[in-house]
Amino acid sequence: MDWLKTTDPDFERRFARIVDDRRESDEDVAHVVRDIIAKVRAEGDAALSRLTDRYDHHDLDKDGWRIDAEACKAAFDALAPDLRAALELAASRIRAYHEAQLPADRDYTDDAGVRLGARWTAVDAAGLYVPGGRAAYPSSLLMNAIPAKVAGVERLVVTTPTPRGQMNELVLAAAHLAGVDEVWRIGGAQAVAALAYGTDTIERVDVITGPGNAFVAEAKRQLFGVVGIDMVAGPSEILVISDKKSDPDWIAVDLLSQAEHDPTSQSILITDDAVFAAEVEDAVDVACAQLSTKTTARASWDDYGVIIVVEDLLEQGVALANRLAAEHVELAVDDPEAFFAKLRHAGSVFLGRHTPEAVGDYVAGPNHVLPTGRRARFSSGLSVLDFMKRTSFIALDKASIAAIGPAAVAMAEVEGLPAHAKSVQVRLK
Ligand code: HSO
Ligand code: ZN
Repeated sequence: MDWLKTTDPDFERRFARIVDDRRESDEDVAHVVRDIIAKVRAEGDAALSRLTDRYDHHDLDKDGWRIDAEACKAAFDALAPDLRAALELAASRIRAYHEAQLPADRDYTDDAGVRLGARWTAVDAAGLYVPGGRAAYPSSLLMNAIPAKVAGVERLVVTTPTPRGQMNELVLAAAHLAGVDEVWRIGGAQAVAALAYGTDTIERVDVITGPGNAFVAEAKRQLFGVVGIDMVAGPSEILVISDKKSDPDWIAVDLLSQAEHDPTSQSILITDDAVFAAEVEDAVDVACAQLSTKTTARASWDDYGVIIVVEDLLEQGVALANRLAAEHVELAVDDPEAFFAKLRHAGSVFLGRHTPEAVGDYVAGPNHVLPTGRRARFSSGLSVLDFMKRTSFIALDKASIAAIGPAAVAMAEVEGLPAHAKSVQVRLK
């Protein structure tokens, strides 16, 4: 854990190092992924069978390619009633939030008499990668699948590795609840390649979203442009801005809530009180020791945790937060609105002492797929727009082409494109 004070002479140098730290795996996976993509593209199903056998010890042809809708429904029906109610509450709140996000079409006629506008339509098919094992969260399935369905995506496909045949029943239940149309038992870069290019068995999709390991992330990076890709997500982050009036135990578990995701997750506390900061540090140690996730949380906090003591929480604290552009920012202060007004770069903001980040992970409604690694400077969380595209349109008549056409002719002439000029001119006569 790093402890910084803005009054330290080397504060700026140390803070800049935290801002620039990439926290990304240095594993060189790019060439392996390039090879896998080429194989799936060239050989289709045969490559998928071979790679799934090799990496997941699952024989697609013998043990099955798909998990059918009945199996997903059965998993849903088998849920304990309180868990089922929790998933239903989450799904309905996520749905309502994303329905409100649907963009409006535009259609108007301007002063020159030109009719202009834009129409939003959903992509035909979307693919959602769901990791196998520990990081397969039903909440993430809901967060990816529901916006796609709300956007109007007809065909929503899940791919998930089922190592040695193992399936995650909770993910299947969530797939049923979210209305997923197909579930394929493939994973890794080969699954992303299959979604992007299609094979005889798996029809290609138009957009791929969802979290995954380094190979999946690299495959998404390499296939960006062949298909739509939402973002390449990095390890989770939380930044808590707190005054000394917060309960140190509350803040400690908030910091640990993201630290427990991954050893390279990052939790940062900014406060204006050194005594409070020390109390939080002690509380983190106590709370961490009690977690079943303590090995991961401890590693994350030891290697990437930061406590920053500032002199002025509102001005200085928020200025630092803007430079960090964290995925999640909690404002545990009396007047969160004053802080929120100045905070410009953050994936999602949690206002007030009674708003822990974890409610946003599950049931609040906004998406929990958010920009990490300082990408909140220029990008946003997953939304219905990631599954939609905008088509602009133009309609002229005799009078309006006469109004704006001559300028187009002039521009076409200087660009040396005479057919452009002519196609306007013939309509001006
Ligand atoms: N906090 C994670 C999402 C998640 N949390 C899923 C729990 N389950 C994204 O940063
Ligand atoms: Zn989380």
